[in-house]
Amino acid sequence: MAETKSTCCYCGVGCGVIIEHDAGVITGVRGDPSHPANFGRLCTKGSTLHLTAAPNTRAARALYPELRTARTEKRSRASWDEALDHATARFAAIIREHGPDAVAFYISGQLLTEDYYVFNKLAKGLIGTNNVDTNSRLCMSSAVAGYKQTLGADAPPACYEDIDHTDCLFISGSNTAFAHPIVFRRIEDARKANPAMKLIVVDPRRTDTAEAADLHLAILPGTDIALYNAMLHVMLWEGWVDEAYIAAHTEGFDALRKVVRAYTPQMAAGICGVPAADIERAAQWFATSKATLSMYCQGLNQSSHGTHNNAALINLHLASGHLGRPGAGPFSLTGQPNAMGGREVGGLANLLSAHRDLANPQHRAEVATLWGVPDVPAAPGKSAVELFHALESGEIKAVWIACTNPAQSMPDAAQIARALAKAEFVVVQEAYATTETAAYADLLLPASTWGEKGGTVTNSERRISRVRPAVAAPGEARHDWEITVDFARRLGHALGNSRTDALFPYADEEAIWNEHRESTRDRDLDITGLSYATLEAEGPQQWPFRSGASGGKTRLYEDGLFPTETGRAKFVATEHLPVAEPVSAKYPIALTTGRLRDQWHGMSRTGTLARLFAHEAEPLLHMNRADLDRRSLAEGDLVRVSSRRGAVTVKVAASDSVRPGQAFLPMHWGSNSMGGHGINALTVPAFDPWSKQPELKHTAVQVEKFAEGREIVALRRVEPGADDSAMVVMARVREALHSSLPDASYSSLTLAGRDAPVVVLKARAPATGDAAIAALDRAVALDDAHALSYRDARRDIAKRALIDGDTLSAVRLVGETKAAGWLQDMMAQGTPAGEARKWLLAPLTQPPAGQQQQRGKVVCNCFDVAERDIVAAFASGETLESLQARTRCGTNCGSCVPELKRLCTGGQPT
Ligand SMILES: Nc1nc2c(c(=O)[nH]1)N[C@H]1C(S)=C(S)[C@@H](COP(=O)(O)OP(=O)(O)OC[C@H]3O[C@@H](n4cnc5c(=O)[nH]c(N)nc54)[C@H](O)[C@@H]3O)O[C@H]1N2
Ligand SMILES: Nc1nc2c(c(=O)[nH]1)N[C@H]1C(S)=C(S)[C@@H](COP(=O)(O)OP(=O)(O)OC[C@H]3O[C@@H](n4cnc5c(=O)[nH]c(N)nc54)[C@H](O)[C@@H]3O)O[C@H]1N2
Ligand code: SF4
Ligand SMILES: [Mo]
Repeated sequence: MAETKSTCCYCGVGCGVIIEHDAGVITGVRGDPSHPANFGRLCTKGSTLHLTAAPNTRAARALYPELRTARTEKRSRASWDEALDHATARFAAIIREHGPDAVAFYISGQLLTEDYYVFNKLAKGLIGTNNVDTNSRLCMSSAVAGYKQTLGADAPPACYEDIDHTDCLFISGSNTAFAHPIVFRRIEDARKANPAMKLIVVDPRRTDTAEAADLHLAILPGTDIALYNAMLHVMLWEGWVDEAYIAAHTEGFDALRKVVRAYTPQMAAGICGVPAADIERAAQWFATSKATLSMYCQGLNQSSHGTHNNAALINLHLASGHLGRPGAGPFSLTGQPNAMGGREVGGLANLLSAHRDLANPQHRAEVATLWGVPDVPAAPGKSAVELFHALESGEIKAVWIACTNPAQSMPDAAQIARALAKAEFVVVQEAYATTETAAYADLLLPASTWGEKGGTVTNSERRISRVRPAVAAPGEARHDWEITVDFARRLGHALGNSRTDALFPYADEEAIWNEHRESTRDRDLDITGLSYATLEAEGPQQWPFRSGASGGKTRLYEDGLFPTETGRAKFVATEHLPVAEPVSAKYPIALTTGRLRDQWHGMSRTGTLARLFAHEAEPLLHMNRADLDRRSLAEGDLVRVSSRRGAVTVKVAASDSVRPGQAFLPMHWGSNSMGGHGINALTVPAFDPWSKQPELKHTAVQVEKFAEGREIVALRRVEPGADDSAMVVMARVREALHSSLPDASYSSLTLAGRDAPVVVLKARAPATGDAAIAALDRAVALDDAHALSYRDARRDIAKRALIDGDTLSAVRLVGETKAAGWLQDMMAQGTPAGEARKWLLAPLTQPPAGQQQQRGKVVCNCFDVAERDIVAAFASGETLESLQARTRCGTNCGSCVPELKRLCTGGQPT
């Protein structure tokens, strides 16, 4: 057995991992005790990385290039040479005929810095287009613009250690407990060490993060600016601002002072829907603590005024002098593992290498000199939303998509689908063949992924860590930078560029990184003192790390000098504005979207592992009980959720976490897991004027009861080590659903169970003919002579079940599905069928006597502890400590601790 140090490929916390591997197979993963982000800890997602890399998930991977030369054809396998020559010919022809801006690249904050760098150089340096944008546009671009407008550079000034030094932690628009769990563990530790520390959480929802707060401001969605302006109003009124800091280190305060005069706590209370006294208390804690640290994420960024959401919060730090000291500062939490690295290499349509601006002629000249090209194009490229609109209009004809799944993750998913269908040529460079976007690829290029590839990433606190390969990539998959460089060389030659080989000379990722390093010389993120060798010898390092320095900088702006023309930070006079699409009589519910604890975005990786569905098993609309009652809805009923752009059908869950008039949908479910265009069928493409980040957090919707169609359930248990893995069965079921029940009005395709996963399809369809039923049966291997069958033609009910040995292995129910819950549990647990065999096809909501009751949601994924058992334990008077001693729940990764605490104090199960 061998071990390789690397970095977790999920969130921007950037935890260090140690990969255990044996004979080319990843066998385990554990937290790296020496990594300064996590000191050995991992969350539910990080600690299951090895399971998502197991050989039985390989069926989901892209293994060799696949090409189709006519839209009507299916893709077929091609060699790398055929694939890249074809791509070269298509791109060269389009560029020659329509100019460089007729092609575009849409890439990802999950690429490594080296991958990112070469994509940027390919577009801006070789082809001559700035049409290279990334999913960071959906994620961090408002944070970038917010920092630049105020502090002058895109640099988070704080670090994780500041959590230990702060007296007031102000979390806004971030569900840290779910989305940055290891940061949340550090917050729990800091509060234990300093019980006087105040935690304020601003979030319209009562998340597990909000639940932990000393003060939760459940503001109405989209009203942050009114809140922060009112907090500043209070600080001014009470004399809590730091006039000396303002005078010495900032400019523009007078204009802001004038603006906030109108934002009395009473006025803001009216806009935000929270008590004025809470606003006053928040202002007091924020301003008068010794050191205030704020942490924020998509609740601020994903807004049509995201830049000013950020700026308004940073204003508070500048006004109260909470910046540039231990425990103080505005700390934007990065979403993806390398959104920071992407920003560093200028991988956005308006940026250039090393935090340079495309709009700045001197910056363009510097980059041209660095690259040895005559110039880099001046016209800004198209940002994500604009890019896909241009693809639909035909202005952009070919798009190269890498390491992101826009058909699932972009707003207004129907528009994205139209754009991808209309494009002349779509290349998808992907690790998994199962994504929604891969379905549109004319050319699918298999990429290596976590555990297989090497390079660097930068986390939220500006810390650069090595990513290292432990095993070889499967099939013919290649590293992203290699694919890009190979294509760049071919394209350069095809376009007759004699400098092609000099532009792309790299032998390995280190050579790329060294060139990137040189581009940072004398910039704010200068890393000229760092090398792969230093990272090897001394571990992860923060930037800047200047030539000759002994280390990186822990925190920025300690001297009060800012990277602006005047050296002063700038206040921005921000005003409250309504969301792009306010609720109306026709669309009365304010919908927001966000993360689940155990899933990652479109689920290409987390969706291969059954246990990661155990916390929330299917697409659910979380809505307040009052709104359910008003619509005569019961928990678990199907609802049609519609917006101005589209609709989805999902089950509804009663939730205390949202107020009446609001609702929440997890962002993870795409057309693969729920049919239609997935949840982004609903969302708004409107974007912020500066950051161009779309308003994914605010959509006005209608919610109506939905009861059409016949109910369908199909279940298949997959034994460990079975020939066909769960991924194969899932693909088969999806295919049967799409081909035989194309008019299904609702569907949910997920996994359940743990070691023997159960593929779970739930659907509704208007008509379910014999052929469709037979197709479903084949997909779950129920076309077996030994299967039990039941048919009631008059009531249109048809059921079938198969027992293998004494284990229920497959079930299909049409027309009546009352027993689906306990049948699924029986399969997932492998409970012997025994006497229950007689009841398998009966309309029983509860399992027959002697069978286990339904288990429901699993709270602790590490030790497989169900909510039902936790609630029962607390109800019987057991303490959290004794429950933990008995079941070990929450004692490994700790991701479920906030939820355990909530349940322990009598909080509602969700
Ligand atoms: N488990 C998990 N973790 C992840 C990811 C994942 O897919 N799964 N993805 C990673 C990525 S790329 C990102 S960007 C981060 C995102 O991390 P977060 O931003 O923390 O996660 P979200 O759930 O998208 O949104 C955060 C909160 O914003 C709140 N919110 C909505 N509207 C408003 C508003 O108007 N004002 C305020 N103040 N709050 C509002 C929502 O209710 C939600 O609780 O997570 C990262 N971590
Ligand atoms: N409604 C709604 N929509 C949202 C959000 C929201 O809050 N609400 N959040 C937005 C945010 S913040 C983000 S960051 C985006 C994320 O949206 P996406 O970027 O679409 O999310 P992922 O599913 O992580 O896509 C990454 C893809 O890269 C593939 N991949 C993994 N490793 C590699 C590799 O090494 N190389 C290559 N080439 N491919 C690889 C994965 O299989 C996966 O398909 O979603 C956005 N969309
Ligand atoms: S907090 Fe979890 S998902 Fe994020 S980097 Fe750490 S282990 Fe990975
Ligand atoms: Mo993100």
